[in-house]
Amino acid sequence: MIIAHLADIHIGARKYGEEVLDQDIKSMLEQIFETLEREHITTVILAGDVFDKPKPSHEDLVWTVRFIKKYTSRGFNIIAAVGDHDYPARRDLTPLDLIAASVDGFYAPAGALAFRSKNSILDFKVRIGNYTFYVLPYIRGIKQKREEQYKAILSRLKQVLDKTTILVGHLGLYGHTREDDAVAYPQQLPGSKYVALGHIHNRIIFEGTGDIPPYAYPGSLVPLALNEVRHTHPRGPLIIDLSGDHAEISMIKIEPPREYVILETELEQLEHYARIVAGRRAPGKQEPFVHLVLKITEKTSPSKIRIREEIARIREKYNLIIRLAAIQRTTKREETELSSVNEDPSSIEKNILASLLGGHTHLAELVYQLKHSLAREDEAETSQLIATILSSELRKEWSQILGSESKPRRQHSDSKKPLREDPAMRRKVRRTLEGFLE
Ligand SMILES: [Mn+2]
Repeated sequence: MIIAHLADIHIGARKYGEEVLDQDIKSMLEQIFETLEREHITTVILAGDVFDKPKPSHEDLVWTVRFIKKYTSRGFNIIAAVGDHDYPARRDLTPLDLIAASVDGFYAPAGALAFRSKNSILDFKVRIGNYTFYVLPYIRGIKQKREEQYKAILSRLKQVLDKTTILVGHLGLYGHTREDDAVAYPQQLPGSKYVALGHIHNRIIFEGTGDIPPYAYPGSLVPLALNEVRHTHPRGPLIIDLSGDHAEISMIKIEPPREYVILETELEQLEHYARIVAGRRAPGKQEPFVHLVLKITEKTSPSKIRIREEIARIREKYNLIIRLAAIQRTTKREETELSSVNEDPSSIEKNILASLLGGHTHLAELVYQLKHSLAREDEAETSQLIATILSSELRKEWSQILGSESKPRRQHSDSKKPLREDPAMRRKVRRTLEGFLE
């Protein structure tokens, strides 16, 4: 049996509000599935972040349902995992549940729908051919808790999974992503024939050793942000041949419809480079997508209007899509990351919270989690978060935020006491929190 593995598709992604990115994703999907059908590869794993948002537009949903039905009606089996982007903020089903409930041949065994009716991790599975695909539910929440939950799930699976099983999940592994984004070690992966992962947008392929099964991240289909332009891996599906003793991982390369480039330049030089990019355009390719990092020195500090007009002029003249990703102030050596405004919406919210909370990013993260666990009506997580927020470790942060340590004072005897045992302080914290949780 040969299967295809995709992840981090992000249907509906419109970075900088740019429609073409979503069009590119859809055109890549069309090319990929046409190719898979030609190659008679009809089992496809989508390892999370099928959609860019948990509530895709109806238009994107209709497009996706039509697309999936087109292929399932021709005998495809599609297995999807929920990713952080597919995961609803409030208690709700995921768009993948909706498709799984309405399209035969599309499976989301660990969607929220299944979550409510099944009670064991061993139930989140689907059997296709001679293989059983176990799909890990996406776990959200505070990092430490997530790690514990993944640890428990993976060690439970380790006892039962074997070479007739494929594990599917959307999570970051240590060694492949930032420390704060990782929740498990490769050594914790159960001994399945192949582990189909998603979450990391770069391509990572691990062939497997005695202790660790083969695993891979296919990477995103097109660069979804400036930093992903630097990922130069081939785009398209990974192809896993399961017929031998070991899973053989190969790939089908699919050409994106356009080139994506980063231009780091001063405004005066933009036209020069834009001409080069436009001249490099390969026949049959659409207009290149330029992420512009504009360098500004104190001497040549153009106004916002001037920048906008110049970009519009060059965009028109050379038939390029140019988007201002960031402004780099080269003399001050400070970067204004405009791009972050367009990044993950949660990071914007966290940054706002952090600035309201006197720059205490750890606390901001906790308050952010609290807000969302309240919205989900997750009582267990909410009370755990409140306990952490009111613990003695965060006393100093709260004192600074509430201004009670604005002037130096002698060491208070109960400074080691958790905040929840300090009624006056607790009331103040509560009032402050209520402001954020609106
Ligand atoms: Mn993703």
